[in-house]
Amino acid sequence: MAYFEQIGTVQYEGPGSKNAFAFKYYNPNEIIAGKAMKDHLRFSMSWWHTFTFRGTDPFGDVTIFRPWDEAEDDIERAKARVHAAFEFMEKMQIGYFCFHDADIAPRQQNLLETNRVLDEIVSVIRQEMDRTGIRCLWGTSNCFGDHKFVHGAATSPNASVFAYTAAQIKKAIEITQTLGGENYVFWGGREGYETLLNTDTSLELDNLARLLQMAVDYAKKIGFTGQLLIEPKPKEPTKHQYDFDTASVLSFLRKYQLEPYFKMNIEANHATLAAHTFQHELNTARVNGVFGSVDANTGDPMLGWDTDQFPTNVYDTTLAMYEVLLAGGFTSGGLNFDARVRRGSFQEDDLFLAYIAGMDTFAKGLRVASRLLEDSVFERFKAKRYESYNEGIGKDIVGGRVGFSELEAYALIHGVTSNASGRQEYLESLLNQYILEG
Ligand code: XLS
Ligand code: NI
Ligand code: NI
Repeated sequence: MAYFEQIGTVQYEGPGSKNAFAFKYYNPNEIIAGKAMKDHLRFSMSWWHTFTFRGTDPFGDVTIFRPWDEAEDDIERAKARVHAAFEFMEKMQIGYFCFHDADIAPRQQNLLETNRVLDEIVSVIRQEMDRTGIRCLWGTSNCFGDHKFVHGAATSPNASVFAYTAAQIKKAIEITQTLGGENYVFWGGREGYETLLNTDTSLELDNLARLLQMAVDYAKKIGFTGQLLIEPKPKEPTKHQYDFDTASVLSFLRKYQLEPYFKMNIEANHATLAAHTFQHELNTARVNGVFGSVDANTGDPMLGWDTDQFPTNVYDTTLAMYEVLLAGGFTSGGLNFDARVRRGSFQEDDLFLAYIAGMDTFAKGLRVASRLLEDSVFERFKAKRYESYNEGIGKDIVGGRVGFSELEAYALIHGVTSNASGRQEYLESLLNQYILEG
């Protein structure tokens, strides 16, 4: 059964096209900087936002009624979603998907039954993957939705919840392996706190590290070779999430000697919520050698929560792709649209229009970023800005050959040479020129 009969495969028609159901900038096989666009961008569909989100918000009910949700039986519904999802990805030319255990199969009475149903759905997904060649970018576990996670999962004060979390993640890693997942993501759902009046942060953080170490050990034991990723987020659902931003996750990983096993999954709007830019988070991950993957979405600058909108700001995607290219591009990671249509965009074809908007915005960003790098626009400026470290006393500083006494002797004799302008406005106008001219 086809769910999107009216819509054919979305093709590249170029910037002049007026066809809403065509790509204007994303041309999957076009080579940019030595690589096909599809291999640079590695677009991925989020199962939860695309196939299970029904438009609810804290003030309102379902606004989205999908044909694949019509079956009475929840297992049949889960299977219908698999077929709809693969038809959608094929028509969108999307090569990857990401999922939580709870998105693909409905939770049952107990763990054993839930796992049995998961296996049943996973085998349907596996068949569709074999038929289409579409792959799994990452899997993860929803350890935040169910009421048992009210006080957290690995950071719950209740040890039996810790145990259940471990069991649930064990299964989620197994099914991710069965689906050939290239990464496994840990987003700290309710790992955080509401008030310090009832919270032992020291034990909670130790326990979070214990759970991650167990995951590392288990992945190794079963031969899961996917990259483990942590997705930072500063707040929501808890007031203070432990995995606040890349820098705090790094200091946590370093404290518990876990750094070698994890990289970052950077989400654009989580960066904004932490009062950082998307580019800042990507840059912090890159310079610390932990750049992994990206959750591509955007927030609303007026709203202080995770609105998960499709990205349409070319400045943001240009600067993001600039960092991705500087990091050497994606290896196991990709651009996962952790984004959902607005609850008012409830038609099925809105899903296509939303993904086209997001994919074209990143494709355009890639095009601009690769030209900026090709022309060394900022790189040349930066090289010149720091050139005092290439010779003389600067070279001795970075070479570790001088200490306070030598530097005092130098300062007494030479004083300080004049500073050069940072030229910020000029650089911003150059960026505009590159974005607007082609
Ligand atoms: C929530 C997160 C979540 C993760 C996967 O804000 O973005 O969707 O990506 O659990
Ligand atoms: Ni996310
Ligand atoms: Ni998010």
